[in-house]
Amino acid sequence: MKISKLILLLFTALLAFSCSEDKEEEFVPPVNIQASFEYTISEADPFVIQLNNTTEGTVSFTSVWDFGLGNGLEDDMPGIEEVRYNETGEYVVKLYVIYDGLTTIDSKMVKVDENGICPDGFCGNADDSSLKAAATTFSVGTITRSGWVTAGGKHTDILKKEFNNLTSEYEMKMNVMYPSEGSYNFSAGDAIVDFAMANDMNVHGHALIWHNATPSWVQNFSGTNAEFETMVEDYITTTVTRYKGKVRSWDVVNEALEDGSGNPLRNSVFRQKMGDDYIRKCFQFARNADPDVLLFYNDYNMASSSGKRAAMFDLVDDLGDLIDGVGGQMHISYDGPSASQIQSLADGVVSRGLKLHFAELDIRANPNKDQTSLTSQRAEEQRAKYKEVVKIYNSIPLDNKFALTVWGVRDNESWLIDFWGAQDWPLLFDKNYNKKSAYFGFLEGLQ
Ligand code: 9MR
Repeated sequence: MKISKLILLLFTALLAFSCSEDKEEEFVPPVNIQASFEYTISEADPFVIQLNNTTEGTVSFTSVWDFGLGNGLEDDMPGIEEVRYNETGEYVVKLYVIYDGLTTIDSKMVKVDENGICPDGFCGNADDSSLKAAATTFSVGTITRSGWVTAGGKHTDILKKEFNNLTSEYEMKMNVMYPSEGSYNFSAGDAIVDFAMANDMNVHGHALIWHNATPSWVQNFSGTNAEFETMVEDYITTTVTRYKGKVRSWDVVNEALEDGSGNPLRNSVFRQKMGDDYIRKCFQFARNADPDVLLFYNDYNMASSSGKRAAMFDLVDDLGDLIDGVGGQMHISYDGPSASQIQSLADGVVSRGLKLHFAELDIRANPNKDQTSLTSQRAEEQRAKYKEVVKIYNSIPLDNKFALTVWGVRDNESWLIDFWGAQDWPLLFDKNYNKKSAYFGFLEGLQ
């Protein structure tokens, strides 16, 4: 009986393969059927999972399970199915859904320790887990806002428990710190830095120069080019000096490269008034103000675009000893860039003997804007991507390690939602501060 089902599956898979080869132009993908299931742990018996086949379809289809126990395939029965795992270990549960000669599969890992099935695949007490405790060789960062660190509550509890590297989401940028000529405003930055210091966290200063966070008086600067440069030197010196000994690292210049062909330098007001070597000048001003602070260049699409990556490395190579590290922003999706693209970024930084900051990590679960909720399947795919990114980072040499920073705590607070105008769930915690599968993927990447 079980062998015959296996033959049926193989036959349907072969049939689908041969049909799609012979009549490629007639093939219509069965978009309405995709195997999907969820499981919960039985309240009565912690070694039992309750499986719910959540596959939806407008036609009837056949479902069979492989419970990962080495017993072959079992018919899906109506309602919830219970399976007991008596031995500790890891089991892959698969649901095969067969329709019209095609088989789709959903699979999930079930982990069992001596206490039973591990919730969310995390063995041990999930409430006791902590990202920063698990990442023993680098800092785990996130962003915050001054209003949040002073308000207390769950946000600050999570910051303290999970993270040890703090970045201001927008309050340590030039438009906030230097809103009008001769008049600095460090109140928000100070609140974040004070909070971090009181809680044994590093601060990553972000970002001294960014074309997108430049106050209008600087954009429309009325003085000479020499006066502009003196003003920038004063701003960088004042800011870096204020936070000397408190801020471990600064993004000196952020996103200086164009995305277009050849990735030239953006024609920002800084470039226009200080020349093509404005980046070197800004790094020098920062270095003069604090010889010990770590100086970074930070930019996006460093993994996905080999051209932009090459332009970034040219820029970095020109800076020589003035630069300590590269921030590769990780605004990525569950389906890309690939592990090898991410690895290429890491390899390039490591080969230069620089520190690598996997900065601004968030992983879009809805890049095609076609999801109305985070399905369990997509959550698992996102979890796998988090695991992949962390694993790559954790595998670089110790000397190149610095920090991995997640760009936000809760899904609903992510900048991506407004930016793309679509729902998404890109972070490690849901809107109720619950740890998501992605969180456990992060931990798995450290194993
Ligand atoms: O997430 C940040 C958003 O809240 C701010 O309004 C915005 C402008 O300050 O900056 C966002 O963060 C950006 C980061 O500083 C640089 N890389 C791109 C990030 C998303 O825009």
